Amino acid sequence: MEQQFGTGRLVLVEGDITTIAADAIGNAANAALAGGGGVDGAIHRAGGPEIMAELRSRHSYGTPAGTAVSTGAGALPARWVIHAVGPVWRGGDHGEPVQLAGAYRSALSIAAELGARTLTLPAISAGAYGYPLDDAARIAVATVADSLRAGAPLEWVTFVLFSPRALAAFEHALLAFR
Ligand code: AR6
Repeated sequence: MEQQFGTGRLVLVEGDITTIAADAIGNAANAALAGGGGVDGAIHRAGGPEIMAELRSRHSYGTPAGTAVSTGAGALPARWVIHAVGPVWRGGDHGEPVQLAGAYRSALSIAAELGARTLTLPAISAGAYGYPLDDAARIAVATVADSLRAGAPLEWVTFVLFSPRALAAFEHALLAFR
């Protein structure tokens, strides 16, 4: 499923984000930028050790929830990885929605600064961090749609969802814009 917002397209696909070529690949990182499981583990495994080496040398203090940093992409089919940090779900009244939107907004604005025209993104916070999938999908889709409508200079932003259930949640969220 896909939809145009401004001059950019928001696309939804099911798959493994490490296998889809884009100028920049979004990662769901932790605030220490220390690597881990889930999509973060997959990205570091597929990209190779130079991504962690760059994080350690350029971003050794990490980056807080709601923000993002970039590195090269090593062996991944991309030029950059944008490591975005979503919130840990703590019930929803600890600033989680603002932080989740911030993670996506930061990822898009860093992609634009780098000159990326195409960006893939995972469902940030919807795995180990426990964000309820439907709420996470709504915020993800609304934030990217808003950024594209506001003129973010990206040709397409593709959410790469790791399960049929995640894809369905994002499709449902995107349908609200029709
Ligand atoms: N491609 C696309 N999506 C994936 C992939 C993949 N290869 N692998 C998993 N997902 P998570 P979080 C989905 O846990 O909730 C890590 O340890 C997954 O099914 O990766 O933001 C970090 O280091 C889920 O829908 O990220 C942090 O410590 C989504 O990606 C912490 O987990 C996000 O799940 C971050 O937790």
